[in-house]
Amino acid sequence: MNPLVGIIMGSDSDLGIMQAASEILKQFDIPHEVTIVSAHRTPLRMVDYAQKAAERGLKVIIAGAGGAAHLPGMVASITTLPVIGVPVKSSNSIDGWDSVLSILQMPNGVPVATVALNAAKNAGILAAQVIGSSDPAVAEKVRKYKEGLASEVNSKVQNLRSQGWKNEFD
Ligand code: RP5
Repeated sequence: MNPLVGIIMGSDSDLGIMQAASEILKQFDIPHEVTIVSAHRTPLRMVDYAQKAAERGLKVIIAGAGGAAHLPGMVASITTLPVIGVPVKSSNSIDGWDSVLSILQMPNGVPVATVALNAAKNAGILAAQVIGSSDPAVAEKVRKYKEGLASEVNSKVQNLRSQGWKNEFD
């Protein structure tokens, strides 16, 4: 099947973080592609990728970058597809805030849905939710995933209780 989600990143050094987006999309059986597109070092490739993304059938783009992380915002400026930005704490990041703010502080009119620092897994889940808004089978997979999260927490509640920690709530 043609990819529905494009996962792009500024460098192969981002892959260790960004592969979490691919792993969760695999879990949801969502076809996706992974490649490198650098805003600063391959600007024409970035424009080409963003211009062709919708016509190639992509529905969402996940873009990760570190340091002066312009890739998600620049891609969002070119395509009408939703762009999810993953700030990566990279070798050229001061402390990660540079990547976060570069991706987060977009001007009015050009939104990027920014996830937490290094949170590529959440980017994958958010992409699945976007796909799921028009695909009931994907929405059902996301619902089951979230049900799994709730039952993990419920087990922890029981564990705490069995260790003698009391609550008056339940
Ligand atoms: C950014 O610079 C990339 O997204 C990466 O996070 C960072 C470092 O890139 P490399 O020097 O490892 O290629 O553009």
